[in-house]
Amino acid sequence: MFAPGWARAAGKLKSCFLIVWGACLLQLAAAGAVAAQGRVTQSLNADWRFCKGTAQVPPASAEWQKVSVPHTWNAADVLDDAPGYYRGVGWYRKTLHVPAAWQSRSLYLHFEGASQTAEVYVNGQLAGRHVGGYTAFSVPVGKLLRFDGAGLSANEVLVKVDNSPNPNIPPLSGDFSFYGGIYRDVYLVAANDVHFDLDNYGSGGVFVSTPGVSAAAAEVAVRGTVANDARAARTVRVTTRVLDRSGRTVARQQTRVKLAAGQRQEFRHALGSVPKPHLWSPDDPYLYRVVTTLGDDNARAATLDEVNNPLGMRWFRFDPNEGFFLNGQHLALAGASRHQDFQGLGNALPDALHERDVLLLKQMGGNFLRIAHYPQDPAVLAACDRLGVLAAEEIPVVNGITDSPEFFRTCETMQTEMIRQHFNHPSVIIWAYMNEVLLRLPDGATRENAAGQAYFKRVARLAQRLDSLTRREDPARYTMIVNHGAFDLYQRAGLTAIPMLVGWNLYAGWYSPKLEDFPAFMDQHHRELPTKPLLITEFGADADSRLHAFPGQRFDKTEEYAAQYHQFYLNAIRKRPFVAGAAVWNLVEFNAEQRQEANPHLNTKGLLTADRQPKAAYLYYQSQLLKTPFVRIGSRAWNLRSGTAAGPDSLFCAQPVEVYTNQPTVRLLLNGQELGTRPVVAGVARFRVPFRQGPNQLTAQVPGQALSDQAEIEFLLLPQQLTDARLPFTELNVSLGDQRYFTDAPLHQVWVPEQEYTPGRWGYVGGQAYVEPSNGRLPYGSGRNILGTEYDALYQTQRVGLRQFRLDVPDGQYEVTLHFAELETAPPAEQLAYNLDQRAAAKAAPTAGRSFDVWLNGQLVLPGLGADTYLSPLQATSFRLPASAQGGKGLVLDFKARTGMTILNGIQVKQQY
Ligand code: GCB
Ligand code: CA
Repeated sequence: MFAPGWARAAGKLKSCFLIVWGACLLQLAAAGAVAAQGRVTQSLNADWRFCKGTAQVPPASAEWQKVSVPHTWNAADVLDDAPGYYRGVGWYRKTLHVPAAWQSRSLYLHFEGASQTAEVYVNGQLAGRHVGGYTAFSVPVGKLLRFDGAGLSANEVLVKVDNSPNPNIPPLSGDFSFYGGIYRDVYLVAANDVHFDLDNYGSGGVFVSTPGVSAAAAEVAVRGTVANDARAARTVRVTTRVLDRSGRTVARQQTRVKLAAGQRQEFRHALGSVPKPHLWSPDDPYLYRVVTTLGDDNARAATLDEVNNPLGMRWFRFDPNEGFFLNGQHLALAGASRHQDFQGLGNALPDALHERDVLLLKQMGGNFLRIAHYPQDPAVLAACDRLGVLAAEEIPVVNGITDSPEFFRTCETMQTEMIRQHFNHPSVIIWAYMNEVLLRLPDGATRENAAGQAYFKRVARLAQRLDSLTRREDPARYTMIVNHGAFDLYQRAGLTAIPMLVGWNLYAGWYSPKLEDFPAFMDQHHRELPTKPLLITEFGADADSRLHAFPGQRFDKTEEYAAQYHQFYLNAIRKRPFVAGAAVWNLVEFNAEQRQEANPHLNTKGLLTADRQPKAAYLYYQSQLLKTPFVRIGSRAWNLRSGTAAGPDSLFCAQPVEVYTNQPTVRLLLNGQELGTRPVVAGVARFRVPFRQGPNQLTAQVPGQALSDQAEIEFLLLPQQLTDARLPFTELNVSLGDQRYFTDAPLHQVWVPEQEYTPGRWGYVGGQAYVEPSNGRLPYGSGRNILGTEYDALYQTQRVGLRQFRLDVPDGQYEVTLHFAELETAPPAEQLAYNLDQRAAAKAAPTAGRSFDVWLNGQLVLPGLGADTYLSPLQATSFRLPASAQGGKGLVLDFKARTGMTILNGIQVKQQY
């Protein structure tokens, strides 16, 4: 009755509703209003109405705004200066138009994700509820839909979504933002009244596994449930076919299932054996397709329902001494974690952006994705299958737990949803369920006291329940708990014994001082837990790609330190074959609303920036993980630089440049002139490059090979003597109290580190760099969000107690801009984070009581700067002052304290004429 391709097309449609819907009408016309047809799935992303609202009543119509999903209401407020973001109720509504023919069908709304609780109403009546922001759910709506007459009937769907903090729903806290909204795709599913299970934890209702795979043969098992929503008994044929990539059926099984009215019935297919299966691996991610169909036993040709699933033929194991093995071969798992947000979009991403991240991981040479800290869009898993990236996925039990039966139940439901929804993705090898759960002990609990012991017991009990559940649900995958670096604590709580694998998040050389503690930790695990395979599930260092220093220092947020950190870590991991896998934290920078530091609201540990530009460390991993010959100039993206000429007579500034390669030597050329050939040590060739004013073309070549990389770097060379006629002075931007360069690409400006004044040159006289008193990690400056600026890093550093800033510029007309931010009077971070009225908080804080005057060339230009006048705590403030240099005296700024100490955060001097 139907063209054989029809059911397949219907099963595939997902994103191209219009086309298939058109096809469906055509089919109906051709068949002349008929009997059975396959499942129809329509995406419902377009044309929603949204408004934030009170908890109970949907707001009046005027307040609704037009949106499409994916949608979040937090895309903007996680980025602004006001602490916190909207965590409350949001309403969505949409009109469905359903044909009369669907009255006899089983109809479901499928949400890939709504954060974090959802209530779905159809025509004013509650159709279903869901708890948890990161898993999908399906809501049966058939009984609530209205069918008026023979045409299409309009029905209203209303969804109340709520991302309020809820102690019974993980995550309770975390270093990421808990966006609210319907932020993934929504579908309407119209299935035949006899169909594969649509009431199984948001899953597809059919589960594919490979109980036995070897190079010689593979067994495939398929199980599922058929539901008969009809009022009559039915007998159906369930057929499973395994198709190879060319469409050839390599295995097939059919069973007959008898269903009474309203009955549900399980089926199991064991398809053995496929000889010489084409194995799935990162190098060759070959996918078979498993097509499971429901046929009417009486009408031979009619397909009632069809489900398609990917199938990868592979087997794997973890070994505590030798690491990971895929298809019998050792494979060092290397990759990164990934959050699901994107610059400016919050977490509401189109599938293409999810897929692109997996591709960026693959292009880095990564073969492992830790999907953290929560289940992600099905597009992520599908990309892993297709590109050959092995995956670990986890539920968001982060930092701590709540001791309530409801919290435990929610965790178990989430774990079940995650496993069932993503069960059929061959890329998944690990199901995890806890991250650093002993990071914050509850109030009153310590490592030693009774409250602490009781908490450890509760956490272990939850872990045991989730672990057992996972092994029951999916005996073929490994279970994992991820811990922070407090080895003894997790040992004592029993959390290293419960899972099959232990993951450690280690930040030695970042949050703690010594890089060397990292290898020592891995060795400790191997020694003390000799039977437990381990993964390094996190390691990373923040880097704001605007910031650079020679050398970088721990916590200075420069790309140089991050690159050095990653080089150290990768080498230490590689020396230890017992480490099964390692995942960098993080593939991409992600939003963490509460974070302050150089780039507030952003965790900058990404190897890629929030808009997916590679940092030096990403290139380093490429050089080490890709198997194809590779060479890249590490800092190639830093293409606007500055620095002072090497000597009074020289017209260049020498700066270090690293080249990353998997080849033995590298030759570097500057504007076609050879700078030398250097040996490669642990993937790095190191050069000093004498940059000249203007464009500098760097070429890295691998001798004897047609392999090279080129970078165009514009250098703004500063003269040593400001009156040097060969390098006429134009402008100078200095970050005081700072040892870093800051490139402002949009404004085509580079800020250089401070220096002390010497005659003929420029610099400060007196004072010292500001160091935040209670922050042991920052080498200098403050870690606080500076209000009213995108240039936090510049305002976070300052010189305190300076007497002068002098520039021996040639005579002429100038513009001087002075930048200030009061750092010392700041209220503590916690206080600020929870105080919605920042200005009140700032005013109430004790002040440094400073007051000082600034004189420019002997004139008092800024009298009485201080908390009582222009300097509010943590607020960026600047003053632009015209100035003329005459009689060879240059520009002299005097800073004179009335009370307390003088300060200066930044200075810009620009020659006008
Ligand atoms: C961690 C957490 C992760 C954070 C990371 C960091 O240990 O698991 O969520 O983002 O550290 O950057 O501090
Ligand atoms: Ca999606």
